[in-house]
Amino acid sequence: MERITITIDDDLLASVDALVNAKGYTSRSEAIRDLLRAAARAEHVTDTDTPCVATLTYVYNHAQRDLPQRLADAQHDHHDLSVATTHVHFGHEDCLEVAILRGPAAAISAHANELTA
Ligand code: NI
Repeated sequence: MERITITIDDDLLASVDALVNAKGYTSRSEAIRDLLRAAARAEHVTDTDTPCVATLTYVYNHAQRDLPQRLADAQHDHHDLSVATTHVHFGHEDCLEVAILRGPAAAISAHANELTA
C-alpha cells in the first residue's frame, strides 16, 4: 500500500468525517478507499456491454416547455431498453417517474444520461 497526500476543502472533509462516523469506518483512509473502489467499479461497469437492470428515478416540471415531449421521445427512441415506467403527479407542476431499464450497461448508462440531461 502506498501513502499519498491529497488536498481537500474544509466542507468536503467535514462530509468525509460525517461518513466515517455514520458508516463506522475506522479511518478517513478506509472511507476514501471504499468510495474510490465504488467509483472505479461503477465506471468499469457502465463502460461495458454487461447485461444489467437499472432503475432511474427523476423529477421534472411538466409545465416546462417541450420537456414532457422530449422525455417521451427519448423513451420511445430506446423502447428496447424500457421495461416499465411509473409516473406520479408529484405536485401541481412536478412529476416523478421511475423507469425500469434492462439491457447492455453502456446503452443503459447513455440512455440514463440522456434522460437526466
Ligand atoms: Ni404528472
